[in-house]
Amino acid sequence: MDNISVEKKWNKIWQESGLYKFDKNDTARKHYVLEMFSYPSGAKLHVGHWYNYALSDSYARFKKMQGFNVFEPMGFDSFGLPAENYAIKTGIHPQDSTLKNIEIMEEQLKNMGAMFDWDAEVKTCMPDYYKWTQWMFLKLYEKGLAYRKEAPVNWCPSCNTVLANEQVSDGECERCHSTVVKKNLTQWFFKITDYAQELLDGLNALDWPEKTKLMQKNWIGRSEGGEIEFVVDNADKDAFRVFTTRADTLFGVTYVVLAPEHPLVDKITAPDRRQAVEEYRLETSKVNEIERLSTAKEKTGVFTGAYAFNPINGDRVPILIGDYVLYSYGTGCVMGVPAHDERDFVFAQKHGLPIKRVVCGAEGKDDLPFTEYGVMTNSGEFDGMTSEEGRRAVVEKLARKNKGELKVNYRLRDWLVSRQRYWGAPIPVVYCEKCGTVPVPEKELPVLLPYDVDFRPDGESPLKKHKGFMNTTCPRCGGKAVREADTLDTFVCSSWYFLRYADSKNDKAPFDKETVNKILPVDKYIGGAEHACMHLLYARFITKALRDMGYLRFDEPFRRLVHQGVILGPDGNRMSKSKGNVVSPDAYVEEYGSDVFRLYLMFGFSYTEGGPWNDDGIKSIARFLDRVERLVKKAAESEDGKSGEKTAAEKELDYAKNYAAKNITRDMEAFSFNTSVARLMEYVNALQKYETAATYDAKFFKACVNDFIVMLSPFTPHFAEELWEMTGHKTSVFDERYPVADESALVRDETEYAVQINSK
Ligand code: ANZ
Ligand code: ZN
Repeated sequence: MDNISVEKKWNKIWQESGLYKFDKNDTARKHYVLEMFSYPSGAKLHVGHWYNYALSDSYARFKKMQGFNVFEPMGFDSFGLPAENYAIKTGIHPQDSTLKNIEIMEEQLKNMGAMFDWDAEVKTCMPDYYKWTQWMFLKLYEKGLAYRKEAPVNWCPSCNTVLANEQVSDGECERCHSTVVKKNLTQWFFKITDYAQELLDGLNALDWPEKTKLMQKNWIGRSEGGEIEFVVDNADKDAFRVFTTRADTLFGVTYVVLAPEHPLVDKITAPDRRQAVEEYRLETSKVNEIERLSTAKEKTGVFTGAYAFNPINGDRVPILIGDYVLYSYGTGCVMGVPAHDERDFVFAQKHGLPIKRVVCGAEGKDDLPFTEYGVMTNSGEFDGMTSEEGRRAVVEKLARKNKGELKVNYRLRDWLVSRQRYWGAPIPVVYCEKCGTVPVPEKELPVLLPYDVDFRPDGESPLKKHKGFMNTTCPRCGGKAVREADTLDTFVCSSWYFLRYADSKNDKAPFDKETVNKILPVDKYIGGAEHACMHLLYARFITKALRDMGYLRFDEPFRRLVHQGVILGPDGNRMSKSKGNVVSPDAYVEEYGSDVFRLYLMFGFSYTEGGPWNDDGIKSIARFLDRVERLVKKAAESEDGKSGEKTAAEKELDYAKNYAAKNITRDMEAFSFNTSVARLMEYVNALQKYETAATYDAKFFKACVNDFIVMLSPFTPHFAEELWEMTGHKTSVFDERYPVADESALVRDETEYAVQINSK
C-alpha cells in the first residue's frame, strides 16, 4: 500500500466529513482528552511532540470507539520569551515569526492524522484570546487576588527580565543559565497563597502520578509550628516574633537571628556595631535566596549589640543578623537552638555561641541524634514531655500570655505575574495622577499589544518606549493617565486555555458557564513531567478562584494526569540542537508514513518511561503492516457470514481475539501502548495460523479479520480506514465499537501442559 497517498486521502475525507467534531450537545458521554498545547517554535514538530500527541490521540480514538463523545482540542501557547529572543537576534518581529510557525505546525499536526477538533483551536497571542486573559486579571483584581507591591525579585541580567521562583534552578536562570540576582521592583502578584491549604488538600483526590503530587506538596510546603515573641532589652521594649517548628527546644535558645532586611535591625543596632551591620547588609543584598538557603553556604552573620529575653525563662540572649534567615519566610526571625538544629549548630560554632541541650532520648540519655524528636529536659515544668507534646504545650502556655500562637506556614509564595517584556498580554491597568491605579473597564478590552515596538531589551519594559500605547486617559476621571508597561507571565495564558477550548469562539465572555461546566473537567491530561509545579499549580489555582467567583462548578481542572516519558537522543542525552542529537520525525514520516511512525513509537517505548531513540525496529513495524495488508486482501475476497458450531481451530482463533481485546482494553487505560501492540501482533499470528488450519473457513476468517481492523484502527488510523474500505465497508471504521472481550471465549476446552519427568 502506498501509505503516503492513503494518508492524504483519508485526512482529507476526515476533515471534510467532520468525523472528529465534538458534539457539544451530547455531554453525558463526553470524554475530554487534552494534550498540553505546544509552543510554536521555528524548529517544527520534534519526536517529543509526536510522542505526546500521536500516542494520546490513539488513546482518544480508542475512547471514541468505546462510545464516548471525545473532545480532543489543540492550540498554541504562543506568547513568550523564545519568540522575543529570536526577534532580538534576527530582527524578525515576534508576531510574524510566531504566526508563521503556527501555520507550519498546524500543517504538521494535521498530517499526523490526529482527531483534533480544529474548530476549538486557541492561540494565546491573538487578541480574541488575550482579551480574556486580561479579563481574568481584572476578575482577580476585583476579588483582591491580584495586587501590586515592591518586592525583591529574581532578575536575570542576560534575559533582562524578572523570573518566578519556579524559573530559577540552582541560582541560575532556567532558560539561559546566567546567575540570577536580586532587584527591587514594583510588581504584580496573584495571591495563590490564599489557596495554599486547598491546593494541598485537593491533591489527595486526584488521579495523578504520586511523584507529581509529592512535588506539588513540597512546593506548597506546609509547616506546622508556632510564633513566639521575644522582647528586646531596650527602652522601647521592641518585640519581634520567631517562627519555629520546634517550640519544644525553646529552653535551649542561646541567641536569636533576624534576617538582615528586617526593619527592626536599624533601630536596635548598637552604635559601635552599626558599621559592621551595614557592611554585612550590603554583602547579603548580593546573594540570592536560593544560595542563602543552601546548606553548603557558609553561615555568616554579625552581632547587633542588642539582646532579647526568652519569654519562657527570661534568659537574655544576643541578637544577630545572618543571611541564612530569609526575610520572606515565616516572620523573618529565628530562635537559635544550636543543640538541636544543624544550621544553628554550624552558626553557633562559627560565632562562639553557647550550646544548650534540652531534648534527650527516651531514657534521659544524651545519645539522641541532635536534630531528632525526643523527650524534653532542662525545661522546667515541661520536663518529660515528648517533643510532639511539648511543641504544642509550650506555645499554648505562651499564647495564654499573648506571647505566642500556634501557626501554620507555607513555603508557597504569591505568583509574580508581571514581566518586563514585549511579547505577552498587556496588563490591563492604567495609572492616573488623581485616581491612582485604575483597572481598564471590561468593555475596553482587549488592551491591544502594539506591533511597532522597539523590543530590544534595556532593562525596562519595551512598551514604555511606545508613546501611543503608554499615554491614555483615565477611565475614571478622564484625565491623563499612563498604561502599565509590563506584560503578563505566559503561565497566565496557559492557566485557563483548557476552559477556552470548550467555547473558543465566544466573544461575549471567556466561555459560556453552562457549556464549560458540562465539558470540564478534563478527563485525561497528558503532558511532560516538567510541568509538575508551575503550570499545573497555576491552572488549579485559577480554577478554584473562578469557582469561588461563581463561574465554575468543579474544584479541579484535571481529573487524571499522565506524563509521557522523554525520548532521548540516540546518545542517551536530552535532545538539543547544541548536542546535535535531535531526531526529526519528518524523514521517517516521509519514508514510511505517519502510521508506521506512530505505531513504532507505541511499540518501541514504554509510554511513561520513554528512552533513547533508535530506529532499529521501524522496518519490522512496516513489515508487520505488510503482513496485515496481505491477510486483509485475502479476507476481502470472500463473503460475509458463517454461523454454526465452531471447530477447534476457530475456537483457538476466537480465544486469541478475545484475549487481545481484553488485554488491550485494560492496557490502553494504563497508557501501556507497547503491550497493547504486542497483543495485536499475537492476534495476527493467530490469524496466520488459522489460514493453514485443515478446517479453514473463509467466511469465519473474514469476520475475524474485520474485528482485527477495528482493533488496530486507533493505532494506525489511516491504514486501518483504508483496510476497512477494502473489505467493503461504506462507513468509517471509527464509527465502530471497540470489541469487548467475550469472557466465555476465554475459557478453554483443552489446555496443553508441558510435563517433565526426570528432566525429560
Ligand atoms: C528553632 C528550631 C530548633 C528550629 C530546632 C528547627 C529545629 P520549616 O519546616 O521549613 O517551616 N526558620 C524559621 N523561619 C526561618 C526563616 N525566615 N529563614 C530561615 N529559617 C527559618 O522550618 C521551620 C524552621 O526553620 C523553624 O524552626 C526555624 O528553625 C527555621 F531544633 O526554630 B526552627
Ligand atoms: Zn483618574
